[in-house]
Amino acid sequence: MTDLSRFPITQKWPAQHPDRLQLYSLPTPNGVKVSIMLEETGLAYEPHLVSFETHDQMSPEFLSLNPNNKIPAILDPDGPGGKPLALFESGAILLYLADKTGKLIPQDAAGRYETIQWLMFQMGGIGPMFGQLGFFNKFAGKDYEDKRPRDRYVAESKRLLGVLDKHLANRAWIMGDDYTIADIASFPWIRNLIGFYEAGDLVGFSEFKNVARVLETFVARPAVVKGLGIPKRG
Ligand SMILES: N[C@@H](CCC(=O)N[C@@H](CS)C(=O)NCC(=O)O)C(=O)O
Repeated sequence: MTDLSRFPITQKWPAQHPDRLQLYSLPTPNGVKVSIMLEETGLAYEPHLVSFETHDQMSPEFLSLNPNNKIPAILDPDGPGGKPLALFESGAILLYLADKTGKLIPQDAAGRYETIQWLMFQMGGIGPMFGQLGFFNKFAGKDYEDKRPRDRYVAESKRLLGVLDKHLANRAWIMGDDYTIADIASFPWIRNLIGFYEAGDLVGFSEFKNVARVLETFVARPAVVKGLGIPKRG
């Protein structure tokens, strides 16, 4: 049986099945990228809830795996060379799981780089900009009298949605006919922007018909429906 005891994170979140991939997460837009990917690929995994209510992400055990105190993170007992691999950053995890399984990323070099390009577009654009918009629209930032910070993120989010909408015209998914990790990275954030962040009207979401069409197909996938609820909140 695999021994994961040298990883301090397993002291706070013991592995019942140390031979399975260990997921440390919460069902946020970044967290569900990985649970959806795991559901889509069919890899065996064991989810562990990292609760923000109890600041679990700041615990020494969590920081031993991710010094950046953010979910999601994984510990794969069967990493490269058969050795355990610990990883954080959802984009890196998606790419790792796609390479490990040979799924959800094109196998030709050009298609692979194009997928990574759109993955980076999400990681460097959609995620950070939508996240700031959420802060200024729904959370502490909504009480600021000066609306210029909010409006800056509204404008940038609209611009990014416009880029994606144009790209999706006549395409089923970001990479055309192939559903990939670029979709898994992006659509949980779009769902969150118009759902939990309540920013649909602010960004004029009804203009982005192609984004809305693909989002609808995405959220109907059985693996997405399942992944959106993993790990179960306590
Ligand atoms: N770039 C990181 C961002 C992860 C991230 O922002 N996670 C948030 C939840 S969606 C988090 O863990 N926040 C906890 C904190 O900042 O203390 C990734 O994609 O993995």
